[in-house]
Amino acid sequence: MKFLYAVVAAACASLVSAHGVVEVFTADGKDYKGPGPLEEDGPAMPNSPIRRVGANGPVSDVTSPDMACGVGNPPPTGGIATVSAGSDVKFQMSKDWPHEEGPITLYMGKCSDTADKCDSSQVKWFKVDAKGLNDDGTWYQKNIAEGKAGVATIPAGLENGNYLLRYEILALHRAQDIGGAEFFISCTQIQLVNGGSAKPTASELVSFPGAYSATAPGIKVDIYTDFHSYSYPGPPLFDGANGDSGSSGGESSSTSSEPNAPTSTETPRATSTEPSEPTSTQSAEPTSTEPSEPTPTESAEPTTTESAEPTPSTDASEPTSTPTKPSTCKQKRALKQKKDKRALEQQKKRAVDSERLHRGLANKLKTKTRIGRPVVPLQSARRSNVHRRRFTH
Ligand SMILES: [Cu+2]
Repeated sequence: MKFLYAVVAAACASLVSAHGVVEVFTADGKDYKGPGPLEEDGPAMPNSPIRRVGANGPVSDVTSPDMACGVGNPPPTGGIATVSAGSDVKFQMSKDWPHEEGPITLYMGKCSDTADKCDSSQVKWFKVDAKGLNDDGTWYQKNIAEGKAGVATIPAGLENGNYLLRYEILALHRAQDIGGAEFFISCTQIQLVNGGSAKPTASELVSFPGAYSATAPGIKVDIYTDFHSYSYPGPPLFDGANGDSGSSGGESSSTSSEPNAPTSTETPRATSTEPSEPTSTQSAEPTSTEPSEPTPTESAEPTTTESAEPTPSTDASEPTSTPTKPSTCKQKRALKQKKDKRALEQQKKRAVDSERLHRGLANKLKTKTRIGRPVVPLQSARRSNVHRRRFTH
């Protein structure tokens, strides 16, 4: 079994590098370069406003301290970026992004001191921007896979001060399993200028870890089966977010809430669009049902790598215990065989998943893998049809 873990770890280590970190943060027309992850040798950039994460890979345990500012729970760094309230900020990832499915969310948290001394574990966060499904059924994250930057709008009326920006890419391709959702989190230290007097209310403030639960409808979700709308995890969007701008309203797409989704429906908010365009064209988000999940969780050991990753081979040779009675032995063996079979199936499924997702096949060949079903590659044309049928009502 130990050996198996070693294999898993090795597999993860190689897969993890397929992800990326925030390489460039752009605000008020200025680019700020970010450091590479600690695990890779590269410039540490102690004067960057972007905190240095430990690794490229995801956080998958929502109770981990890493949920605040990313893998390794990075400490403060030296730089502070100046950001105007009401402006758009951009986050450019460092590598070819392997995932297309899932939302991208920006949180902010006020610092009691300057942002370069801000303790992320003490920060109360509020959600200022969230982008999920596009009208055509694709996800906002697809932009990242296409190499574009993620764009978020800083609330216009927010009070000045020092803040942390918490940029969260949530990949949902394996989210049908608990712990399968992948969080990529990055914190940037900023000083907000040209703001107003708006502040978040208590109900809009959360802690990380604590804000999310592993079974929240937006975190444990099968986006491939009977999927109609997406419920963002965490608190409702900050009421002052984009308050005076973007009053174009946005087409109110069906606010069809998931059957098991908690209440508090959020009105669709105008969000800035095309990441390539810095100007704020406003478009509405298709869905936004907020499952406010203020489950405070005790923090557990931080996970830095994907927990359940595929293993290329199976260690089937387990020492068989000496049988006592034939009947129980038979039962046991049957049970074990069943277990092994299930484990093997799961591994196979994950292996297929990760192969397509982490080796760049994702963009070309969309495979829908479910246990016990054949792997069916969906042509992109057909896929978009499926999406249209599924999401436009
Ligand atoms: Cu991944």
